[in-house]
Amino acid sequence: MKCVRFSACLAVFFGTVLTGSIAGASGGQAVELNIQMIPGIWITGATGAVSIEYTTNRDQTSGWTPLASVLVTNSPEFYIDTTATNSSKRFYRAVIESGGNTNSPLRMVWISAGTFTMGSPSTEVDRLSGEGPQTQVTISRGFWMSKYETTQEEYLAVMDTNPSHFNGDASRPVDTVSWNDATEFCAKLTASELAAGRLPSGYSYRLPTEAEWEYACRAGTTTRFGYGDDLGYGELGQYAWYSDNSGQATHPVGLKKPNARGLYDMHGNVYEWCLDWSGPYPGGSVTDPRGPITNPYPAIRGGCYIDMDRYCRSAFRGSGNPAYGRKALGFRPVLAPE
Ligand SMILES: [Ca+2]
Repeated sequence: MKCVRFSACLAVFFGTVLTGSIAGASGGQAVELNIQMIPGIWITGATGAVSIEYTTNRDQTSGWTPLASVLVTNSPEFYIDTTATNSSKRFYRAVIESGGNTNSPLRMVWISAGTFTMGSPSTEVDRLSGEGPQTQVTISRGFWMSKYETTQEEYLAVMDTNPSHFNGDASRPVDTVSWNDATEFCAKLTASELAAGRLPSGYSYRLPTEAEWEYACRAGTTTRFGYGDDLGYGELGQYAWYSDNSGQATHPVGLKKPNARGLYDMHGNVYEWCLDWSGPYPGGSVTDPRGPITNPYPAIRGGCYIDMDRYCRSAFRGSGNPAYGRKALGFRPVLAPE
């Protein structure tokens, strides 16, 4: 590990309001200072994947607690600690990720709350009817999402088994997992991370809702893909493993370009299970939607290695029997407030 910024690890006294008086320039009139410091750290001198850690005791060198993984695109960049409480006093450091521990919450990126348009417009090329009506969706609370599809290595560490058809390289996404398997993985990971003291208070691992998945995939775009419209599908191969370039197999996660949020393989490689059941969009405006329970199957998203280009679009939807895992089906968890 290489510490990007350690020596000046910012001491933060979150919630501490410093109130005092100073003499004014004239007349000696008292002027009140009211300062609220924001918990977090300036990350300087590095771009790329960086782990943010904190401690409450600077003298205890082994007492650093992982907070989050962030993709630093500009330097300097300020990371805000959203988990700090009013009474806590934290010191922060930023560490370049080694990538060694794949079963780590550090492999997640923060997805801020916001509003987006779910579904595709009727004018979108190669659109399917189930992608509408377009619906304004507000995601009211931010969450962490795994940068990568869950790998076979990660799955094996938590579940003590690897059901994948494409085995032999544990950095490939796990496949042939049912929705039931994926939700059990999330529950077990939550329990183990809780026991290790690495979970932010009130957070747990789970699958993303279909709305959260599309929100994360679009990364602020309204185009067919998270990187643009790509009407001729000429750029898709830079971002996705799909029928034209996959060799009819999955590939290790993270080899293609990420989207603007730092998420890899949102288009292609394996399909990804969502938490909720697939159903018609309501139209209008909704907040934190969950699919209906009238449809028998949960949603799956993103297209996969054997899919044609058009089925890798951000708005494309599928669903699958929750008890049945296929070799094109995987998942990626989110770490979200309960
Ligand atoms: Ca995928």
